[in-house]
Amino acid sequence: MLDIGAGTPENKTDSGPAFLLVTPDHALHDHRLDEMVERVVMRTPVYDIHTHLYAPAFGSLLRWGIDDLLVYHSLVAEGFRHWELPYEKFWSQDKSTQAELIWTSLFVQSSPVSEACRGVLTTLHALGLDVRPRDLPVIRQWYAGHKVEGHLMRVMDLAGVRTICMTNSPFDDQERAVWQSGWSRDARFTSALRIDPLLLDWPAARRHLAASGYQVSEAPDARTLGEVRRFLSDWSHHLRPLYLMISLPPDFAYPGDPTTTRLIEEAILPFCEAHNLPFALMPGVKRAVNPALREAGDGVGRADLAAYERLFAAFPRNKFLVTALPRENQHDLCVVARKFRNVHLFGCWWFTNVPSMVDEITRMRLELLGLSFTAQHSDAQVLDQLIYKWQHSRRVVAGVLKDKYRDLAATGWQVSEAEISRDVEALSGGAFEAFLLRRF
Ligand code: HDL
Ligand code: ZN
Repeated sequence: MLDIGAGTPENKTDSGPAFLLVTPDHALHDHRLDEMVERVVMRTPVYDIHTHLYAPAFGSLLRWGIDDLLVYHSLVAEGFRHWELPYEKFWSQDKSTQAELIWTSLFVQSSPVSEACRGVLTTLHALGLDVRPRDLPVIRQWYAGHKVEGHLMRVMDLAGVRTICMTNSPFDDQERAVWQSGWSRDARFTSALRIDPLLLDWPAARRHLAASGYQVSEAPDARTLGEVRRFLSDWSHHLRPLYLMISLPPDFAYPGDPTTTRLIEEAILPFCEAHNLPFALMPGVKRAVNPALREAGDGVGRADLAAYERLFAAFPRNKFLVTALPRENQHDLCVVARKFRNVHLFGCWWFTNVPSMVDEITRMRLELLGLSFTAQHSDAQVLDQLIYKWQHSRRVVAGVLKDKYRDLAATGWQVSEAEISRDVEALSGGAFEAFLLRRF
């Protein structure tokens, strides 16, 4: 259909109207360009490099289905904003009762406009369910007819996800049992070694390592640091991780307290460098701001990125993946990434994974970093969330890329569909995979 282009006076003919049904060349070109970008973004499979999903071999650790979707901690937090219900009264209910309470409050009695609510509906719609009746029992019945393996294939296909990176913690009893009993690896799932307690709760981590047979003492002496490296080596042997990962509080300091600093400098980073593994850092999490909300009770606080600059500068041969939780840190983080080639930014994490923030952050990163970052990760806790987290993100990223390629077109620069595919593949996990191979 021809656009009604805003004609200009010189377009006016004696007999014709002031505004003609005319499409100037550039508008046609822009339209074709937009279509190309949309097509490429929608068809390019993504590498989801940070999730809380598990291969089916991990049993109940892999959460899926409508009730798990509804009791997702974001929806629990939003639900409590509607209730006078005592926190413990909610937690004492079984999962299906909790799900019904959330469905009633956030979907039936109030329009589900929040990103987490909208996401549930995007997912159900993509699965072919009619959400208009608002009939939770019918939705449950649909899920009852499906098994996890078939659902996994369906969800990955609908979400356009080619590979899922898990978050694997040796400190999680249920998960550790699966790794120690052994499971036949599923190529769709890769692994990241999550080590938060090592730096955030060294006394507890030390007790755990000691109970697991590592000769570690409270003070980080040479033997202890060697045993921490052995712990990392043993678990890397189990997991074959793509990277090590930790989330950090707003007040994380480097150099900081002597124990944390020595664990970083003489255990974690030497191990990572020796195995060419990035250390993924996630600044700005305030854990248990409201403990009564349990997993839903974490908050955010602006991080001091100067600590990270010092870390990146002190370890130029180490690689770092970074995604920050505070909106206020996003621009600073882009500038830090411009200064350090051993830093790779990824995703719009957690509270920033909402359309307005994904747009702002992706635009900022493209303008400051070009294509040398990973646009998104899902952080999915429930398998079905892959559908909405990737549908919503693709829509926003496509919009930003259209603007950027139009900016190029305005200079006369023409991008081909193959070049757009190359660029989108980079943003969708290709740049991450290239970063994994790099050595500095
Ligand atoms: O620490 C993390 O990796 C976070 O992503 C938490 O899992 C958080 O609870 C979350 O699910 N964010 O989306
Ligand atoms: Zn996460």
